[in-house]
Amino acid sequence: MEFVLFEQKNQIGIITINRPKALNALNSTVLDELNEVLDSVDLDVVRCLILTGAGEKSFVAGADIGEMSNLTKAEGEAFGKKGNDVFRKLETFPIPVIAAINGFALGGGCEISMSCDIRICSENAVFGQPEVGLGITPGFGGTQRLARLVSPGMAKQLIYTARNIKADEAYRIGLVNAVYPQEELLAQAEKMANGIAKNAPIAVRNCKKAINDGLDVTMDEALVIEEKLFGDCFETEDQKYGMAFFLDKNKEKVKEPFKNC
Ligand code: DAK
Repeated sequence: MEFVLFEQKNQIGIITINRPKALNALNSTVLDELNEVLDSVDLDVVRCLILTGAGEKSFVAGADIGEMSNLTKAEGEAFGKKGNDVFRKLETFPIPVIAAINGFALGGGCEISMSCDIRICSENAVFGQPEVGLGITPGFGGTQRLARLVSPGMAKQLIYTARNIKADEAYRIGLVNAVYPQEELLAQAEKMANGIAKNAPIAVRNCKKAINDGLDVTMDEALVIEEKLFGDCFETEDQKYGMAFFLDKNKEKVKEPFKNC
């Protein structure tokens, strides 16, 4: 692939957007390759993904302004759909995705990070939705996901003013879960991913689905979704083993890896 790298480290997959000369801006090829990489992940083995950007300056500096500048309305719509489809694929991907934000996360860059389950960033990270300064609205879900993640008032302020914020402010408003020195970011993302990967995979997947699906409906409907996904864990080998391990009073025993079945 030209602009997207994939590395599998045991049960973790690391996707790197690799277009550093353009600060990893998202053009159509990047979006197509991201789509392809996600389709190729071996879900029998991989239990958590990390998404990051190449280099130490930028995670993703947005959609490619050069490519967008001459789009017709119809082409703009098609570009928006291509992005939205990939972002939605990430958001609903069966396993968790951690965004390791290593610098600029502007426009489509902030939006792709918000399609991930968890965001952590480096101290030099910068977030923003600068679209109104370019004469457009956020087009890859920014108006929707930012309002849900932080608060409608804060999302409106950031989007209407097109103001960039630094890592400490992103942390304060809850856009990221943690801030690390640049050189520690990937190791911290891998540590978190390994922590997720060691838990029962069917249960983790069902938690993701319950949280995501539940947020789109009323509390009554959400609790039914949770009940079904909770019930779905029973009779799995992982549930039987996890509970039997707890009930076994032998203090010498060592927990075996969950089998994903
Ligand atoms: N697109 C294309 N190239 C970009 C880019 C981008 N978003 N961001 C940076 N680059 C390129 C620069 O043009 C430059 O290329 P060369 O001149 O070297 O060839 C190279 O990356 C290095 O950038 P700078 O020289 O500008 O680096 P600085 O350190 O001076 O500045 C910066 C870094 C991040 C502050 C600056 O590059 C910047 O402001 N970049 C643009 C940030 C931005 O506005 N991002 C939001 C883009 S709008 C939609 C779908 C999606 C979207 C909208 C609608 N639909 C169709 C529904 C999404 C929109 C966006 O994401």
